[in-house]
This record gives sequence, structure tokens and C-alpha cells, in this order.
Amino acid sequence: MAHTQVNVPDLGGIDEVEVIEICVKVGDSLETEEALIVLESDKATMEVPAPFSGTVKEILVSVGDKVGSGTHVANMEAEGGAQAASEEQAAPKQAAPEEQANTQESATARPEASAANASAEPQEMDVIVPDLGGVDAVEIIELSASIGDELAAEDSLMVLESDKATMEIPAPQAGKLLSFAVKVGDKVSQGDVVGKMLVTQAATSTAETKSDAPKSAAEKSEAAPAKAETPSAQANQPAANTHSTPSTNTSGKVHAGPAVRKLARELGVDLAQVNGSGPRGRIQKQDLYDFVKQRVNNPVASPLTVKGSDEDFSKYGEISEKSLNKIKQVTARNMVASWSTIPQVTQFDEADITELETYRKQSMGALLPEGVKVSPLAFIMKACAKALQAFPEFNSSLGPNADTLILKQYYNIGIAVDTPDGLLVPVVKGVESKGVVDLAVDSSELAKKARDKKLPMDAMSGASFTISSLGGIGGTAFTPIVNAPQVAILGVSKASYKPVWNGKEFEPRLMLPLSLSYDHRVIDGAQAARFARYLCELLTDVRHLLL
Ligand code: CAO
Repeated sequence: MAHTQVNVPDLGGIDEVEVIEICVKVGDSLETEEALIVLESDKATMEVPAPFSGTVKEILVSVGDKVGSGTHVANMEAEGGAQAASEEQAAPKQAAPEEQANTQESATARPEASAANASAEPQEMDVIVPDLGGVDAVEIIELSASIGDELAAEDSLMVLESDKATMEIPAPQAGKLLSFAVKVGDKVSQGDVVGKMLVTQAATSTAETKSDAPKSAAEKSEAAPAKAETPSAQANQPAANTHSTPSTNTSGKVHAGPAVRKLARELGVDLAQVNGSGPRGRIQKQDLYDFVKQRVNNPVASPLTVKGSDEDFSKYGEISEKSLNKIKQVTARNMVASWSTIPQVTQFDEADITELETYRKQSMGALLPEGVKVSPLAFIMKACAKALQAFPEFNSSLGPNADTLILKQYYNIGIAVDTPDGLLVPVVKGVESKGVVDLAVDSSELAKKARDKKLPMDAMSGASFTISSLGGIGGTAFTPIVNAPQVAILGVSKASYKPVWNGKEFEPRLMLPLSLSYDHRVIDGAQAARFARYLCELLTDVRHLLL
């Protein structure tokens, strides 16, 4: 069957552009208008679409090649045979009549918009949607500036997207953004007023400076708003060419073509967080897939930025600076990741540990090996293992797509240890099968190793739940942060004697404050209250723990 050439369509006056992405491979079946390759000049990105539905037979260019209007870039075989191809192929070569009419119209509209204003007084000007290459009712997908921003000419004000092209509306001149007349989701067409700027105009007329040659379609989309009272001097920029389905993105904020933006929306990815691997940092489809894969597999270690302050505090008084070690930096990243990705709530309760303390202090002494001390923590660990068995959701993690729960049949408890270098969380494994004395020995050995920097890496992995005990220090309550991908963490504060009403009188009872933080995506408030209560009951009657 005959193959049909796919050529670069009219680039609207641009001589040479670079191939920055090959979107298909030989053998791929494409629908009409699906992107074959992506071209980019320093001002515009444009896709070369399949001119008809069919199969890719040959790709004749590589990333980095320079091409111009008419360059033969690929061969395709049409679905309905060579005839279908030749009928459809005509389309991308030439503008549809009404598109050409639009193009001409906006080219000639330019002088009308050129009432030069040489006044140096700041004045308000409307920002008007320029020639969109014949496309109407294009959706605003992003407002890229904020009211009050001081903008340079050409800074992006907003991004529009049709199903084929993404284009920016740039600030027609340097000035302050006063207002937007539109919001994300609105549809706009050429000539619509989208905002107001305060500009100090000293520019000469666009038409005067640029009217010596007729502008191609590609030179108009980012040109000065046709109806701006004080026209832009930025007329000479490539933009929408309806054939080549361009996408312009010169802001440097998010550099991505329409297909990638569409995919990002489908995947729910914020493009501002994705690093582009393409030329000039352009985001490609693979970057999105990689980003999603990384977030799913490793939600905690995702590259969230930990930002500090750039304020110069030395103007208020003397300061000194110390660098943060690796442990503190990793902790900061993990905390930011957990805090910003997990909706977490803390449930407070108090356990009456009067009996437990009597038992620990009076009875246990004889049972303990030489040199071993048992703090309340060992009992709390044992109680947690029992509570986790009774409430399996607390010993789980969300599955990769957050539509399953992975319930763990092991009970490994991480213990937050305060070390001179920062917070470390070694893990006591198999807590359910160990006695209180073994737990005391294991946790104190791990805490010592952590403080002596002798903790092996595998001693810090595999926890299914975490306890953070500040009971040895003091405080009445705190809100620990869930140690993702776990779904719950127990904070323990210092036990103290409180008057508790026993039905007849107040009696002094030793009350242990507990703070249970939990991932509200997985655990409901009522479950958390029941878990915390159950834990308190276990700790109140020490016999439960010995069973
Ligand atoms: N109420 C009252 N007293 C308590 C108590 C509590 N909840 N918990 C411990 N104590 C007592 C102990 O019995 C011990 O008393 P004695 O010296 O009289 O025996 C004393 O306080 C000190 O205990 P400890 O802190 O040395 O031992 P521990 O087993 O309770 O805790 C460890 C071990 C490693 C958890 C702890 O040393 C530690 O590092 N805690 C800090 C954890 C942290 O930084 N968390 C914050 C992380 S951010 O969420």
C-alpha cells in the first residue's frame, strides 16, 4: 500500500525550528490531528499533527533536527488507503478560507490599534485577547500573574487552551496588573477584554515599527492586543498557526504543550511541580508518568521543597548561622511531605496507669535481669500491639492508587528517639510476640545505638506503627505527625496524678496523656476514639497485657 508523506505545515514565516519531541514510533496508529512531532522555536511550540488517520510507517527526523515549512518529516499509511490520505492531506498544507480571512483581518487590524501614546504619565489600559489564529471561545486554563504584580512586557498574564493549542496572553507592556476581567474556566475570543494594567507608555506604534512586512499567522497570536489603546511593541512573536496546532509558552513557569497539559489534567498532576526533561525544561509526557510513578511508589521521599525564609534577620540584631545535618534535612522533608499530603487529626485520651505503675515499680524489680530498666514505654508498646490486632486499619497503609488498604499482619513499632543529631526512629520488630521485659531491652538497646550513631539502616525500616514518647521530659499533650506511609502514630506525654471521681469521692489517680494522630483518609474519628479508649483500658488493667 502506498505511503503518504507528512510534511511540516506552513510555519507562518518562521524559517527554521527545532524538532524537540517525537511523539510516536513506527507502527503507531494515529487519529487525524494526533501529534506526530513537536517543533519549537525560541517563542513557540507547535505540534505537527497526523494529517489523516493511519499508521506511522517511517520517521525521517530526529530530536534536535532543524526543519522548515514543507520539510518531509514522516511517512504514514492511511486507514482507508492512499486515496483517503490524499483527500485529507490537503488540509494541513493550507489554511481554511475563514482562517486565512481571520489572519488577514488581524494583520490589517494592527494599524488601527496603533494610536501611539508617547505620554510618560501612567495610564490604565485594557488587556485584550489578540488574534488567536481563527479559533474562538478558547478556555482560560491558568492565570499566571497576580493582581498588583509588576510585570515586564511579555510576561505571561494567562494561558489559554483549545483542544489543539496552548497559548499565552502576555503583558502587552511593562506595568502593574490592576485587575482581571476573567477567571480560570472562562472562554474568550479575539478582542475580549481580559484585564487592566497600569502602564507608563513611551512606546512607538507597533504598526509603525512592524508594518513593513505582512505578519504571518504565526507572528500574530502573541502580538499586541489588537484593540489595546497603547499598543505593544511586541508584535514580532510567533504564535498560533491553525495548521500546526501551536502551543506557546514563554513564561518559563510551566513549559508544556497542549497534549501534556491535557494529560496532566487527566492525571491530576500540578505541572508546576514537574521537572521537564525536554529542551529548555519543556515537560514531556514521560516526565508526567515518571512524576506520578515516583509519587505513588514513594510518597514520603517525594521531592517536596522545604522552604525557609529569605528575610535578612541581621537588620534586627546579631545572628549566627549553623548548617543542618542530613538527619534534620531528611526529617524536615518527611515532615513536610506528611503534613502536606495526609489529612491528619489527633485524638486525645488519658489512661489511668495507677495500677500499672505500682506493678512496674514494686513487682517487676525482682523479675528484671541485672541492669534492665522498664519504663512505661514497654507496657505502652505491648498495649499498642494488642490494640493494632483488635483494630487492623491502624496497622495498614493505603495502596498505590488510594483505592485499597494494605493490612499488615506484622506488628513492628517504630520508636522516636531524640538524639543529639536529631530524630531517629528505630523499629522494634514482632512486638506482638515479645514480653514487656524483652520490649524494654530491645527499645533501650535501639535507643542507645541511635544515640551512639551505630544504628544499622535496616533497623529503621519496616515499621507499621510509631510511638513518640515525650513522657520522660514533660508536657500534657502534643500532636505527633503521622509517619507515612503508616496511618497512625501515638504520642505519649508525662503521667501525673489527678483527682478522679470514683462515684463517691475524688481519688488521686496517675493519668497518662495519649495523643493519637491518624490519617483521616483511612481512619474515621469514631474508630480513633475507640482505639484510644481500648488502649487506655489495656493500660489501666495490667493483667490484659500479660495475657
Ligand atoms: N510519664 C511519666 N514518666 C515517664 C513517662 C511517662 N509517660 N515515660 C517515661 N517516664 C519516666 C521513665 O520511667 C524514666 O524514669 P526513671 O528515670 O525514674 O526510671 C524517665 O521518665 C526517663 O525515661 P526515658 O525517656 O529515658 O525512657 P523511655 O523508655 O520513656 O523513652 C525514648 C525512651 C527513646 C523514647 C526516649 O528517651 C526519647 O528519646 N524520647 C523522645 C522522643 C521524641 O523526641 N519524640 C518527639 C518526636 S516528634 O513527634
